Amino acid sequence: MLRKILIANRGEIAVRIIRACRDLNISTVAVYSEADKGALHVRLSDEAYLIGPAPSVESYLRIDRILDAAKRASASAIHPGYGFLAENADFARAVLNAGLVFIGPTPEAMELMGSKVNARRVAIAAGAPVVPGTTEPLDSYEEAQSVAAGLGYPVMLKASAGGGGKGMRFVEREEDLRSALETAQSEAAAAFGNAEVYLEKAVERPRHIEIQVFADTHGNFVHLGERECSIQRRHQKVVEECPSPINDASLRERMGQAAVEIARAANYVGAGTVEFLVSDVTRDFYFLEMNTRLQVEHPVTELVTGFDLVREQIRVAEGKPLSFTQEDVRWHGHAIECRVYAEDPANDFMPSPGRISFLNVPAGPGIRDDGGVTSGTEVSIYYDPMISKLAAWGRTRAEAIDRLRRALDEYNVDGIKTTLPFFRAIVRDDEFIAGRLDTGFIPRFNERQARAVEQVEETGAEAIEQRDAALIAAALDYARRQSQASANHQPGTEEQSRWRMAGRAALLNSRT
Ligand code: MV4
Repeated sequence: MLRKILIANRGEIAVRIIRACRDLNISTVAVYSEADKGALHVRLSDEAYLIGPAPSVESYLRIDRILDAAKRASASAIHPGYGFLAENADFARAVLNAGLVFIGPTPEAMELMGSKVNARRVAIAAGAPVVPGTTEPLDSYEEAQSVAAGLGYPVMLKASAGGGGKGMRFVEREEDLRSALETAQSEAAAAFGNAEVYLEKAVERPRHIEIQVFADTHGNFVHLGERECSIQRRHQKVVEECPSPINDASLRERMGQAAVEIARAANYVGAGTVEFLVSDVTRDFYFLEMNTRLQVEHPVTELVTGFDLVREQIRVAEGKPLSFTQEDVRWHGHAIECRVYAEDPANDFMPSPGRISFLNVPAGPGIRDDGGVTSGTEVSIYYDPMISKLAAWGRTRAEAIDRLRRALDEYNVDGIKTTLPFFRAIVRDDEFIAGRLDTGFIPRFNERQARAVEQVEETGAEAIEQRDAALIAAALDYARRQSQASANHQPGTEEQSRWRMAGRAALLNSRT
């Protein structure tokens, strides 16, 4: 049994892990930087250690200081969360060498899947479908040229040490290949200290659908179904849901089987995610990469399956078998999560650091908010600006959207800009409501939004009909009540909201 767990992370994921430990009566040790004195994860932990200045290279990435804190606290295990050191095999090895339990896979599995060309070989050995392409890094332009010609354009160049779209290049025609190869290699070298790149055929209008897998040290492998993550902005996930709107039982079964076989071939232990591209047209799926960590979007899987994935990770780290078998896994209803960021959607999603002067987090039927901030928190420039994950569960996708819309309207953050207005528009978007979520969703959504603004502007004062007037009056009244609702409301807060009434739509930009 693990007595005391150190959480080598901050923000909402540190809070999430502390909650699971509390449920299990396990003591918690937080670490924090000088920028995080008084942070929520520090307040909620049983004890906390300062590990350095604000920049993460001097604090949350300092293996020596984290191990020192673990020693001082007599912790028995370390949970890395996601980001920071979570997929660093050297860190996992250092934790094990210090005689502590690492709550995650083995360093060997992390290294194996960390190299994307190796991961493709593992997937092939497991009998899973992979995107046609190379299973060795490219040695020369000539090799790239002949492989690409064999695959047929368009192709994708990807960094072997990358993942999540970093160091990736879409190559439309052979004329573009040489320069794309050079930039991909130099970007990969600069970003990962490894210039290796490989080629894949480009899958057109794909969906990103991933499978949650779990393995214990007794040879049990299960999958918890899929998450639909096709709504991305600059390779960052924005909205995630479970199940995928294009899911059916057969696709889930086939993808789940493939994911389990890949995990088995990698000798995997703990929570992992196998990413696939799924063609919206043919429903064919292809292995993309495997993430050897608990992912940001795990709550939608928890809401639909009822399992606590962090609790299960701790069980596995204790050497116990998983608390359920594949036959015990059932999917009930639908969950959708929005990643709420301290960014300004009206200004190209620029980070919006500053002090949160007032915070009202929604609750109520079917709503879960995984947050890491409070009223008074200073959102700093040093870390990822995600402040919370708002998730809604409903018996159907439509019910989940209704609840998410209500919760987003209720959510109130003053003092900084957030991406909440962006999500309020997404949950009212017809394509989103219809579940048309391929990877081109965000560009098309942005175009629709721009057109909606133009239409409102072109309409002009004379053209306002009675029902438009009623719509605008309702919107203005809502904006006024929103600002009055919070005592600490900052004058000058900008909100964008989309309104619909009796078949009329309007986009309101309000400043209060
Ligand atoms: C692709 C692809 C098309 N074909 N690979 C982007 C993130 C990284 N995990 C993989 N990505 C892609 N890989 C092939 N062979 C298209 C993307 C892609 C994408 C994938 C899922 C969701 C959004 C995306 C946006 C741009 C590109």
